[in-house]
Amino acid sequence: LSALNKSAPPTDAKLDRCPDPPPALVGPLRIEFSDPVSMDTIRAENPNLREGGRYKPKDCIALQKVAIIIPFRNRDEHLKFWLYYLHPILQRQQLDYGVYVINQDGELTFNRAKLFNIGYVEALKDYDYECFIFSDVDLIPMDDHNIYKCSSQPRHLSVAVDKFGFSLPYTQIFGGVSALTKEQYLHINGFSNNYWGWGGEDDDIYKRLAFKEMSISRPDSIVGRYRMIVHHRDEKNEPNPERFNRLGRTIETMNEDGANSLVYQVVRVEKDQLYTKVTVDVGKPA
Ligand code: UDH
Ligand code: NGS
Repeated sequence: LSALNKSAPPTDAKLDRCPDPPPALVGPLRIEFSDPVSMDTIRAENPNLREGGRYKPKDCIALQKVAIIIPFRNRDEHLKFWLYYLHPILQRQQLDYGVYVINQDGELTFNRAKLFNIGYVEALKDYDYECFIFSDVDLIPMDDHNIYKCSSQPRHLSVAVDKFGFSLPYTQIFGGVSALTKEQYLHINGFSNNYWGWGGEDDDIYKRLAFKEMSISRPDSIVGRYRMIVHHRDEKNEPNPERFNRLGRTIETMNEDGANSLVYQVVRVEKDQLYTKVTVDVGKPA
C-alpha cells in the first residue's frame, strides 16, 4: 500500500490522520536573540505558508485546527523572533494552523485579555478552528515536543520560563502561553474584558477554569522550557491597581463579563505570508 501511495499521491479525502507524536520533531532547540532577523529571511525560510500565516500538512490530516492568538502593540522586533522560531516548529508539529496578531490601535491602556477574546472571534471568521493558543509575543519554546495543541483539560504550555529559573513561579499561574479548545473557552465565557494595564487577567482566567471545575494540564519542566525576550515595561501597560479587587469578584462577574459582552471595532486586517494582523480599537476603561 505504501508503494502504491508513492506512485499515485492520494487525494485529500484519502489521507490518513497525522501520526502522534509527529515524526519530524528534533527535541531541544537553540534559541537566542542576539542577531536580529529580517521578515524577508523568515518568508524565504517558510515557503509552504499560505497568506495569513496559514499552514496545513500536505501528506496527512492534522490532528487539530489551531489558531494562535498573539496580543500585540509596538513589539515588531519580538514578533520577528517569534515568527522566525515558531513557524518551523509548528510545521514540524504537523498542525493545521493560522497565526493571528491582534494589534491594539492607539495609545491608550493595553488590554491583553480583551485582545485574546477579539482574536478568538476574528480567527473563527476565517476557518473552523477547534483549538486556540493564547501566546505572549516574547515567549519562545525551547523544545519542539511542547506541542501547540489542546488537551482534554485547559493546558498551560509556558511552565519553565528562563526568567523564573525554569520553574513555575506559583502553581496557579496561567499566563504566558496557554491552550483552550473552543468548548473550554466558551464554558468559562472566554476571558474578562475589564483588566486594563498589567497583571491579574491571567489569574482571572485560572479562577474561571477552577470555578468550572476544570484542571490544568501541563508539559513537564524539561519539555516546557521557554526563553523570554528581555524587555522593559511598556508604556500604557502599568500595573493595574484594580486587579486585586477584580480578582476577588471573578465568580460574580464571569457570567456577564467575557465572550458574551465583547465590544470592539476592527480598524484594519492585513494578511502577510507569516501572519494575519488585525488592528482593533478596544476602547478604554469604563
Ligand atoms: N504586549 C504588547 N505590547 C505592549 C504590552 C504588552 O505587545 O505594549 C503584549 C505582548 O504580547 C506581551 C504581552 O502583551 O508579551 C504581555 O505583556 P508584558 O510582556 O508586558 O508582560 P510581562 O509580564 O512583562 O512579560 C511585564 C513588564 C516587565 C518589566 C521587567 C523589567 N525588567
Ligand atoms: C502575578 C500577576 C500575574 C503575572 C504573574 C507573573 O503576580 O498577572 O505575576 O508576572 N498577578 C497579579 O498581579 C494579580 S511576571 O513576573 O511574568 O511579570 O502573570
